[in-house]
Amino acid sequence: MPSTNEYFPTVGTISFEGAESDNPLAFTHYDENRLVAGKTMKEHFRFAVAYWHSFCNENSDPFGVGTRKFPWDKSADAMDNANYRLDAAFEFISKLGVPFYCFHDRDLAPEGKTIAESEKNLNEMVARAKDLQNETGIRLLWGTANLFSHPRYMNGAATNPDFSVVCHAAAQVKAALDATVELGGENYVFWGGREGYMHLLNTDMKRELDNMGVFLRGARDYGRKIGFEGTFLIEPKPMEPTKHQYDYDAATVLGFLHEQDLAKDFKLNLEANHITLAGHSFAHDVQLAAQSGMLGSIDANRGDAQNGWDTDYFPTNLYDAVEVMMILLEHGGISPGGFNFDAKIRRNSTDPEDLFIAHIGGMDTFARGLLIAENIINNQEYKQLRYGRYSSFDSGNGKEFEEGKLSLEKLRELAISSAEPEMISGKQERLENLVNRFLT
Ligand code: XLS
Ligand code: CA
Ligand code: CA
Repeated sequence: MPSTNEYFPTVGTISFEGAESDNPLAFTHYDENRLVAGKTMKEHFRFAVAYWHSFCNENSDPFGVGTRKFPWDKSADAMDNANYRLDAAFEFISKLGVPFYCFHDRDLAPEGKTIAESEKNLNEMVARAKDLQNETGIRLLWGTANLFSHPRYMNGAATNPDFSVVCHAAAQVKAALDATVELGGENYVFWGGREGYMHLLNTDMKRELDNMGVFLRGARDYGRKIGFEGTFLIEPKPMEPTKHQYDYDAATVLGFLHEQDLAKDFKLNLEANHITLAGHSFAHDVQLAAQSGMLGSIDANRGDAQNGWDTDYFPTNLYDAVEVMMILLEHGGISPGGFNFDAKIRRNSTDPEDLFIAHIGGMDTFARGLLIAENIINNQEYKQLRYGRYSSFDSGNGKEFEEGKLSLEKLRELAISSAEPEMISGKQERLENLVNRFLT
């Protein structure tokens, strides 16, 4: 890219300099070719940049206009600017050295006055994105449709009580699936921001949930018809913007997917900040999804212990990263999903380099988490303390119980014939201390 067209001229390619480096524009732990547990770091994480926060979000809040300046907004024409923005995005992602990106249809191309015009705008931008993907080697982790910003979606998209809004949502999902397939996207996400309710008094919840099932089966069938072989993902969130979102958390969505006959094609895209909003730890939902074979992808960010909303901070909490990477190492990793930085720089982070620094921090946090997690899960003491607790099920009656061979009456007989169980410590503090030993 000629330097005159650069959007981040003060920043060059970010490289790995090692833990001793104090260069804020270098990686200290993310060394993409370093092998850990049989895979490179690049393969472990499959990091992605989120188009919306990084290139579309001006960082306004309910009290003030945006503080970010977009050098790619150079024209009065929205499509011209969409092209400049795409150039800026590919420059940024190339310099950062991240292999993937993710977008909503409306991030990439502006909505037109008609469905046909919106589709034309999107197709034009997809063609240009395809060229840039080929030039740079950057790939699409997932695409999605923005079914929450336009006023028509104020009462929901697939769950809207008005059928004509459901049709508009379908038109958008069809075009976004076409775009995702054209760009070789490896996953397709549904985040139901307005699939929920503001009050039960005006809501037929059963009907809305069933309609969502019909809608998603239709989207799946269309996707498979046009050759989409990737994973469909649902992203849980308990609230915001609705008072109650139907895709509340991992457990809720897993139940819904099974009930609606969607579990074979769909998995979960888990966002850290959404999980904590639902009252769980980040690791809890990752564990739940991973153990069910339903972990699709991760939106990497973090909330704020003092705030009850979706702050979308960049992830810098090492302890969280360690816990999550332990689960991933024990369950075979995240591919074909990845770690998408669904995070935004703060409203007062206004230097162009801040966007790089934020991503570097997130990547280094997870890389460091991976290295620490590998040491912990290979530690004999950890294995014994965690898995040794269940040794009474490894043989004899305990094993037969797990195999479903003992009736409730038989279990009662065994209780009578054995002594009062001894107290066996859970050793929580010892395990916490063990983890802290590895955090240095
Ligand atoms: C908003 C969501 C959204 C999805 C994609 O809270 O995180 O950005 O990831 O629609
Ligand atoms: Ca998200
Ligand atoms: Ca979020």
